[in-house]
Amino acid sequence: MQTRLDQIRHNSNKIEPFKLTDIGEGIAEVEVIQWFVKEGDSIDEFDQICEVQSDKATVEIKSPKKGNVTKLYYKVGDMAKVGSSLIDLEISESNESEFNHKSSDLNPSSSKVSSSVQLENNFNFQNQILVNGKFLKVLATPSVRYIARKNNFDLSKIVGSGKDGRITKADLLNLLDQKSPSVINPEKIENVRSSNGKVETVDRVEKIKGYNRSMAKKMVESLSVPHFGYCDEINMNSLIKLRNDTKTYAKDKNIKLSFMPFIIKACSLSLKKYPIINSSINHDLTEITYHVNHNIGIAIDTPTGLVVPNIKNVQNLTIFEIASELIKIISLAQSNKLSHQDLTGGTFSLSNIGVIGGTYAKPVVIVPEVCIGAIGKIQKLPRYDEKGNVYPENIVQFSWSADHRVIDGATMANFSNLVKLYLENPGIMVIETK
Ligand code: CAO
Repeated sequence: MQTRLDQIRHNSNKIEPFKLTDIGEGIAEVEVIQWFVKEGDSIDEFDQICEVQSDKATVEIKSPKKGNVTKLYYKVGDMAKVGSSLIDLEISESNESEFNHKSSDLNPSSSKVSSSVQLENNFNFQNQILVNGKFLKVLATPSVRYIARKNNFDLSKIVGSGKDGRITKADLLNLLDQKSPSVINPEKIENVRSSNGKVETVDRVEKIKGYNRSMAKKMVESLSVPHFGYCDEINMNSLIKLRNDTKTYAKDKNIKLSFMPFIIKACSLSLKKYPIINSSINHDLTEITYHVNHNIGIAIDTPTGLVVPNIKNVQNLTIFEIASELIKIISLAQSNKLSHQDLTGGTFSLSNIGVIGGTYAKPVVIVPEVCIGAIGKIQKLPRYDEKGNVYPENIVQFSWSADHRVIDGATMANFSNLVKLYLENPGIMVIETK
């Protein structure tokens, strides 16, 4: 007995492959999560075909045309390459001629028509429009998109009269003829205002680039690390005084002396006593490397995103030399000129988020490092003396995150106590510094 699929295979209708579009963001393949159709099914234009997932999103793919499914190219769980065929669709001659008629009406060059049709077999996932606070995909048939493209018309600026705002051919032709009775004017669509004050009516899609791209990748890697968090407060009275006392001297030598060089030095001295905090472990968790050099990474907020260059060999530098190195990497970071050398080989990191604000943080270890410290905002806060009298203190909170596969809570607390000792008694730090 002839099955429906056999009938499809034996008739003379045209079979067209339906391809997976370029989704952007450098995504080369997606996983097929589920099929909504099977071979032999008849489907309409815009019927769901399947759901696919990239590392960024899950997307439902809809049919560009009415037809019969003759082949599924992938099984659930397969990785589908961008540009490869997802299904074959048998298009009945009447559907096809209607489709071609619409397209060829508008373009005498048949080769151009077919490449355009092929393009429209793909979907633009990013083409969305905001209506009443909801983001909707721009819904339009391939031929409507084709007319729009030929007329340089941005479909995302209008909402059509069809179901769910679908833009019909009449909508577009009326608009192009300046009749536009059924089309909603873009001005009437609820607007969103972008950070630069411009009114935006559609989502803006940007590539994740530069420092932000590295941050995205690094943080995913860091997710594999079981984090241990530890926080404590540090009294900054003495350090503030020392900094004030040495500020003019430093300025005369063209050095801007912030709190960071002192904090970096205090950490380096503490790393000497707790070298495991300046270590890294191999992938199969069989070896720990204790690093001789203290290459201390500093999180820097730049116009193009977060970046963490490191100051090399801090164990050999004076506070003054650290200050000079810090100024150098901040300047390189702000002008996007950090070298590969500046950005690699870090062994421990610090993030002074307190410059911006906040008390506590939950910093993320930058693998293969095993510890990072975040510094909160230095604040004048009330504290009690031994007699129970309230008096003001300059307090800062430090939040440590450590790789718990290597560092236990006691080691972290001991390290933190030592950093606290140095910063609360900078004289000791001076004595110990080479
Ligand atoms: N609390 C309060 N004030 C602080 C402070 C703190 N924790 N740290 C610095 N300040 C003050 C400084 O004293 C300075 O004021 P004065 O010149 O009046 O004394 C002012 O803030 C500016 O400091 P600075 O620019 O000299 O800062 P710095 O050297 O201490 O830090 C840097 C430099 C690069 C660490 C910092 O600018 C930065 O980018 N921090 C953000 C880091 C970040 O984004 N972390 C998040 C990572 S996770 O996403």
